[in-house]
Amino acid sequence: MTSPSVVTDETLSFDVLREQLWRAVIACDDTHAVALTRYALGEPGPADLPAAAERILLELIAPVQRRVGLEWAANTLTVAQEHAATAISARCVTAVADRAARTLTGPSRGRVTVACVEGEWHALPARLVAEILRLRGWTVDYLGAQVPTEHLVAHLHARVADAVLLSCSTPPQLPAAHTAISACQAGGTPVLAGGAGFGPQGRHALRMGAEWAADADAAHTLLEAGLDRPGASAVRLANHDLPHLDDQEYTAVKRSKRQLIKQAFVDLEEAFPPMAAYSAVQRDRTAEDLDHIVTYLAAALYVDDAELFTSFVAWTADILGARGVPPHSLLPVLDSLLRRLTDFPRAVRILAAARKILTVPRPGQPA
Ligand code: B12
Repeated sequence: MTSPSVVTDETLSFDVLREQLWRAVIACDDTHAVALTRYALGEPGPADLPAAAERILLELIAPVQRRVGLEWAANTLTVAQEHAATAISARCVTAVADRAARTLTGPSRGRVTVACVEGEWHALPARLVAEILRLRGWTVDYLGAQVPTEHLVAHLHARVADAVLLSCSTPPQLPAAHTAISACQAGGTPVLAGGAGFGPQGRHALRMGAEWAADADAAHTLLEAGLDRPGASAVRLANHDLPHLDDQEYTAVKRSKRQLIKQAFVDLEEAFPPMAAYSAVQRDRTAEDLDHIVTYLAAALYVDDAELFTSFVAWTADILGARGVPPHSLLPVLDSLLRRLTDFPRAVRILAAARKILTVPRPGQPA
């Protein structure tokens, strides 16, 4: 084992340890990162181990992952470094979990299944929740990233759970999350949703008929209180929870996604002269950005939430700015979509709100 050479003091604070873990992670030094994690955990007795382990997960590993996101957004970390960092964080979680598993005994509080919704690749947030619930005495089936709904339902048939905990970190997965929520409930399993994708205070999860918890601690409290098993009324169509879907705007945008992206690309080329000099790679990236924009627009239409889209456009503007692309290059894209979607009042309202975000300076932005 590489000795954690930077660790010299028995009483190193968590702030120092976090900084050291960060450095190990961005240096792709997984051995050192795991050693630091073990060092931080120390040798607690069985009674203190769950709390100590939880602290490592939430106060060391999670903040490092969030910092990875910030540094990637600021273009100070490459995509490869971000991938490596996530793999190392997962190793650190395993180190903590394995250590705890040797000590944890006692009766199970019950069984839960933890899964990411279909299309959701952010596995680590769900993994942290799964490990914390295990530390607190729950038997957990952790299914990982991007679990197709039919396989999730099949799993619940085979292994009955007190609840299924669904994680969604990014809004494009909201339609799939809704399908999963209603399918699990229709099969009689209560659903507890979590993750940033469900919006502030989980507002989208609540409208989709799920319970919502901000974190593992809140989830534990709700599970302890007991979730009601859904009855026959749980079988329903999507527009029962979200009546605005009757206007078909979501379906229309989803169906015409390819044409919308193609047209936006053409319109952008015309309105944004620097694109003429773009390399093939830059053109591919631009097409990906346009794909994301239309995908987030569709998600905003699905839950009828303009803020979902405006915050994504603001985020994209910052990402582009950090990479030397002027954020105003997004305006021709929004205008292209506005022209193509003029018959869709909700889409027009959402796009107009996003246009405003780009034209009115935000707090902290130069005018
Ligand atoms: C690593 C990472 C990835 C990896 C994920 C790999 C993996 N195995 O997990 C990869 C490379 C696949 C990835 C892909 C993408 N990513 Co990413 N990613 C991240 C990053 C850096 C870390 C994620 C993480 O581990 N977070 C750590 C935990 C602790 O996060 P947490 O949300 O706070 O989790 C807690 C709570 O939410 C809650 N919780 C979560 N789930 C649940 C469930 C239940 C039931 C409960 C009760 C609670 C709960 O408890 C957790 C523990 O406390 C984040 C940055 C960030 N801030 O999270 C971006 C981030 C989430 N990604 C982002 C984006 C945009 C993407 C992509 C669209 C990028 C792209 N251009 O393709 C894709 C989307 C892929 C997809 N369809 O899922 C953005 C989202 C922005 C937005 N406005 O939507 C972020 C925020 C990056 C950023 N700085 O802007 N990503």
